[in-house]
Amino acid sequence: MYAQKRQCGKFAFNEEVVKVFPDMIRRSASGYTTIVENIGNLAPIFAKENSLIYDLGSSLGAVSMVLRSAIKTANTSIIAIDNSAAMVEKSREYLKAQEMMFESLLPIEVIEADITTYPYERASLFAMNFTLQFIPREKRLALLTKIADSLLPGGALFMSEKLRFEDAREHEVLNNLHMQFKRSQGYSELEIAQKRESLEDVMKIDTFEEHKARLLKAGFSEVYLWFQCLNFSSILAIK
Ligand code: GEK
Repeated sequence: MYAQKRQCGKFAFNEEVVKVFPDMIRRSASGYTTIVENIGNLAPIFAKENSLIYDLGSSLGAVSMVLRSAIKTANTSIIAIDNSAAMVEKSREYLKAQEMMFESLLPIEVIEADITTYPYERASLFAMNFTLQFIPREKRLALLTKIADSLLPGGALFMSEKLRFEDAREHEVLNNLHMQFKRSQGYSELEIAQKRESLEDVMKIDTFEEHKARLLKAGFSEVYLWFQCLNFSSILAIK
């Protein structure tokens, strides 16, 4: 969708983006497939009976799908939340299709809502895969505090984010490597430039140190970088 020269508006998760989303995120977020797969592999140790599991900024449900097939805990269900109507509608179709192909999946509800104002209930696990970077910086601490407050002791948040680096040279090198990754996935210079321009105002990235400090302030007691591929990362925060 960024292949032709066009007037680049502000990026939005609309129907046009939904059509290309699975392909786009795999080809632009280095390590995305490994992160999603491993959230499914690792999350079951945190899931507890009689508690909820939340997928925040669920898009087309990739994380929800791995969670609902990996977790076998009794009396748990998943709530997937996204504020894009187009994403919510399409993800409901994908999740139905998954139900027709596989048995013993956790029940799931997809809700169209803003994750910053949603009233969370008792949960053992949250996944927020590449979503916090779209939340205004001034709302991030309050959101993470709400998440920590609704987690049971020992509960966890898997949070993936594109990273910024304090050291200018490290930032430059890892960004250049990421651009090369995108070229290797078949993106042209024009596509890379146009997507960057359209994302500039909506996506604000932090350093791992900023994330860690904010998560600790929000009420988590342990914060680990469990995965990094170039400037894409995934963090585990335990209450
Ligand atoms: C995946 N987790 O495939 N409330 C709810 N949803 C929001 C909000 C908000 N305030 N702001 C943005 N979103 C997914 C990928 S994509 C990441 C997540 C990306 C939603 C937005 O509509 C979009 O679906 C998602 O967050 C971010 O693992 O596109 O780089």
